[in-house]
Amino acid sequence: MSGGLYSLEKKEFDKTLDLTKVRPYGDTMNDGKVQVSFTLPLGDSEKGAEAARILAKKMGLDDIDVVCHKKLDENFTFYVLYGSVKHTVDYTGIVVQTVDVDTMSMGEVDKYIKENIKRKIVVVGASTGTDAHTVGIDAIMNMKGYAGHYGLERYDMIEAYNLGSQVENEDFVKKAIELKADVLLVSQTVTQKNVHIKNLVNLVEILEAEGIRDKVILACGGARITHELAKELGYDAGFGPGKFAEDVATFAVTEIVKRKNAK
Ligand code: B12
Repeated sequence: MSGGLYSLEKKEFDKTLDLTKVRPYGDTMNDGKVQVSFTLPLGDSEKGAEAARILAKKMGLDDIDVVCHKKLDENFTFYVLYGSVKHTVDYTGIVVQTVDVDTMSMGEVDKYIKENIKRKIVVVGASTGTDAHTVGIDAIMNMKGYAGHYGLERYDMIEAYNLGSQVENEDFVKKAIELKADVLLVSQTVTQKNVHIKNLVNLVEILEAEGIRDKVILACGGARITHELAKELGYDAGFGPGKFAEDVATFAVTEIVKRKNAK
């Protein structure tokens, strides 16, 4: 769990900030200023702009300005509105389940493996099921990495196998067994009709049927994956946006050692 910049101890930076009633910040504390944008299936007219304003009011905004209305075609208009949101959030009551480990750098992870596991570890990853998105799993695994964070293929002490996208769960598990994987990484991007949930659960079921669920570290990731969801679905960890190779590598290697020591 992380308190972030606005932890209770740091509240002094502005005495008017009430962490039990946090509102968006525009240019003064508690002004509640937000920008919203949406398209209405209406022609571009003053009546359409009024419809956008009424909708924003119903969304909980006050002092609304329709600052942009752009005709997309005869029947659709795009709106941008500014306003003050009246709702507040109690920050002090929020509990978030997160991966509780201090992320090591690539070099530190390699050193940790050398000293504590004393052999290379095998990581197998894929975007599974019908999911064709590869950028997420590539970000974690590819040699060149993503946003300045090298992928697992670059780690000296990790043998990384990226199977790509649209990999059936059965094939994924077969490959994991063949390669004697220590860690399995699954990426899921499409969440329409909860297809990711069904797919992630199905993978756990196959791993259990093969008797290897407890023998591997199983992690998933994607734009709409949280650690909490991953745990609920039977995974060891879940990683969303803003997470990189070193985050999952740190989790995996420390978890391998933790399990080894618990035996
Ligand atoms: C690029 C893209 C595509 C490309 C994919 C190309 C490719 N080779 O990957 C193409 C054009 C093929 C495509 C197709 C489709 N797409 Co698309 N696509 C996108 C887009 C624009 C970007 C996704 C992306 O690359 N993000 C960048 C990566 C780096 O981010 P990320 O995946 O979140 O990964 C990070 C973390 O989540 C995490 N992570 C991810 N995976 C893992 C795994 C592990 C183990 C770990 C530790 C971490 C981790 O680490 C990464 C780095 O921080 C998004 C919209 C958007 N702006 O997000 C839509 C989007 C994902 N696509 C969408 C859809 C609907 C589709 C299609 C179904 C469209 C269609 N009707 O055909 C098809 C999918 C077909 C299929 N069978 O899967 C929707 C998904 C909606 C939903 N919630 O389900 C989106 C959100 C667009 C939208 N707003 O509607 N798409």
